[in-house]
Amino acid sequence: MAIDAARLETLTALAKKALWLSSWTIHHANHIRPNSDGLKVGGHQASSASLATIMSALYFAVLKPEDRVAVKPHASPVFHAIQYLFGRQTRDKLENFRGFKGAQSYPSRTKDTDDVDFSTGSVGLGVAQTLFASLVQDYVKAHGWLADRREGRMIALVGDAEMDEGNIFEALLEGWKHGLRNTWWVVDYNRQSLDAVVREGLWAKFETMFRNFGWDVRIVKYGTLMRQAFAEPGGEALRGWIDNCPNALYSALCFQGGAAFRKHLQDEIGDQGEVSKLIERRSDEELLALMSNLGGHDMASMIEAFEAIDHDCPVCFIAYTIKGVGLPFQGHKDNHAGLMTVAQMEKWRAAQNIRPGHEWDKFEGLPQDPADLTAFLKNVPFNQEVQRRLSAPVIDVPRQLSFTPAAQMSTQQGFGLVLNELARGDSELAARIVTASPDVTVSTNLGAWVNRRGLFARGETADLFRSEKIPTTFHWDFSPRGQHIELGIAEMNLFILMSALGLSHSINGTRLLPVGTLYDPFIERGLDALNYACYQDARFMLAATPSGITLAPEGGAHQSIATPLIGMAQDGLASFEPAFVDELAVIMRWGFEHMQAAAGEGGSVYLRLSTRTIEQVQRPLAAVQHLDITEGAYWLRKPGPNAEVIVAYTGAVAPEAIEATGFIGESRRDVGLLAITSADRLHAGWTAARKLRRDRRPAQHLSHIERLLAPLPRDCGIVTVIDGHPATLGWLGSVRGHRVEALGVEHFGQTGSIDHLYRQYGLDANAIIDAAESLTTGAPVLHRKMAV
Ligand SMILES: Cc1ncc(C[n+]2csc(CCOP(=O)(O)OP(=O)(O)O)c2C)c(N)n1
Ligand SMILES: [Mg+2]
Repeated sequence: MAIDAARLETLTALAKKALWLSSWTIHHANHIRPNSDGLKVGGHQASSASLATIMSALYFAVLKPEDRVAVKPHASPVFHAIQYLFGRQTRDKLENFRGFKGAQSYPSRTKDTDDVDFSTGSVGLGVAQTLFASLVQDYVKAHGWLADRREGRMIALVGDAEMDEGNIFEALLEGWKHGLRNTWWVVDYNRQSLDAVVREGLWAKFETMFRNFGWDVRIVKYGTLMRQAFAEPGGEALRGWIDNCPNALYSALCFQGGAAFRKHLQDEIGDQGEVSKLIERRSDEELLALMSNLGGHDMASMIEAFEAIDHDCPVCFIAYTIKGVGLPFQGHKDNHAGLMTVAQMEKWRAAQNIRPGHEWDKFEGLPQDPADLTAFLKNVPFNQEVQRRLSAPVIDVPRQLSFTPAAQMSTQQGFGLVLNELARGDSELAARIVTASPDVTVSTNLGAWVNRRGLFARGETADLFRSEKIPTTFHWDFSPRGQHIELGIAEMNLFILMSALGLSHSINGTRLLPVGTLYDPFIERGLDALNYACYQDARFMLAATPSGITLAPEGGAHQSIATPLIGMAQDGLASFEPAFVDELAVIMRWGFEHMQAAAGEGGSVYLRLSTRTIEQVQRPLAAVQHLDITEGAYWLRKPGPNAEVIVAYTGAVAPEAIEATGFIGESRRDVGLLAITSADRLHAGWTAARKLRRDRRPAQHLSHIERLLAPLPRDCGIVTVIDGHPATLGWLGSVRGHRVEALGVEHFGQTGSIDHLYRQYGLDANAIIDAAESLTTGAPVLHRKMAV
């Protein structure tokens, strides 16, 4: 249906204004209110311009409040400009674009104040986020929690070079498996990346690929001016030339202008009567306007394309655009970081009838009556008074999570037992847990949970092995009530799914408590997506198992060394590595609360677990110990007043630490054994306490680790041991100035039994004893562990 002419004019004017404001925002930050150090902050005028019309079509006409958008990182200025026109962004934030507390360089859910749905920045991730957000919406709906809220479309504005990111392809396949709906990806097909012009014919690859995954593909190539010209005599020849023009040449001609287009057209089409006349009828300026009138810059074409969609299948729009359209460097292959000069801006300002000093006026220079434009914006469907940032009540977490104890257990097994116990009950907590795993559900001990709670799919599918009465341990039944989302082997997808599930309280108004499992080394495979999920404050729990060289015979390739450091360094992620299952249960309980705490207080949780079966400590845990465990450490054996050395251990090496402490205690005084359940929490507490002391002198706030180490004599040594990089615990010596011998793993890759590997890498009891000796004086420790 043709769009009403007045509406079209208004929308076109607003798109023009969005382009102006986005460019002005960047210009202002660079030339008018520059950084105190005078350095240019950049801002990507070209990349923003590319999407100004498409985004205006969406926000001012097509979107409904329930729709959610991931905006290509470098289109952040257009996004902020549009929000400014809606009255949801302040001029001050725009003036301070890319500055401290100003509008963010890339749209940020947590740092921007103008209603960003999904953060972007690391290309590819925001795109996949929309796909998983749609699957999560389906999950919420299938479980009856969407209530009276309408389903939204999940929309990504994608750069064409962004499509190179592998995680997009991984997500596409997963989307297909889960019957993806309500997802639109709009590819800004400007045929430019950061460095240069992209390969010819990419659109054809995109088209077949998306169709292959069951997507509807809409190519929006020509704008209205072009289509009108094609209908003129000779128009077909012009169209043929455009279709055959190489990307680089088209970009170069857009940069050079109308005269250059004319010359090429004349040279290449030759004197062909009608088409020559078609070209001659237009001035250079008109010719450039015609040739730059690609679909993505034509309001009518974009609205038509969007409004033509009458189904909920996923759609990929490939919208042809020119990078930097309308700006002096349009189409230039080096324009990615290009900034307009002051003189260029002046010229452009004057051409748009914007008076000096009125650059921020919303409707300055537009022919429409400001009152009409104000009324129009007020009536835009997306701009209705609807709370888009939702919230959901906190789900109660019982005081204790139980499990069936055994004398010997691994933490991985314990994790499965705790979830199994939850699955058996009917708590609200259990109802809100959603598990997911990239094809390691069974091998990470989620089997019992899945057997009870089932797999999620929009349709029912029974486990054929079960219906055929073939004995099988695991029930693989899918239903809309299921609570486990089984993924293919792509850790990126796991983390982006965690990101989508972990934002459900804010996006869907429904609290979900996602728990993802994977092998610890593969955290590194999906690390950027994990970082992304944390960056936008999604809340989830990861169980990473097996880990370290403790996974021994599984093979050297899978041994993880760096993950404890990742866990410590990752903002928004509290990481734990318990040794015993009772500790794990306490941590998981705390974790489910931490996942629901307010912004700035809560976060996600990483449990580094092990398959090593170890002797469990038989004890009831007092409440105060619960606190110690979640704060990061407690004395398993308290040091005496004259302690010469203590052993501080983390995780699966507990038996070695316990054994060594026993041996050392025979010839050294008052030896203590410190169980560290979270180097991350300990370190964070220590940093925070130091800051508090600095800020509020003379307040004497002590952190947990400072209190624990306080009784140690000044010359007491500390041996630390972890199946991971030794730097994880090496810092303990700095807390109160004790000498440290930090044991851990710095090289890996060897298959073997745990005993062999611990000896090889220096994590066994004897290595701990050697380290203790090196920190103390006196006779050698009498007894040692027998060699294996
Ligand atoms: C994971 C990642 N790698 C590299 C970058 C740096 N980078 C930012 S934009 C860009 C090129 C984007 O090109 P395209 O997606 O076509 O967007 P356009 O600028 O053309 O609009 C690159 C390489 C990034 N942001 N994220
Ligand atoms: Mg591009």
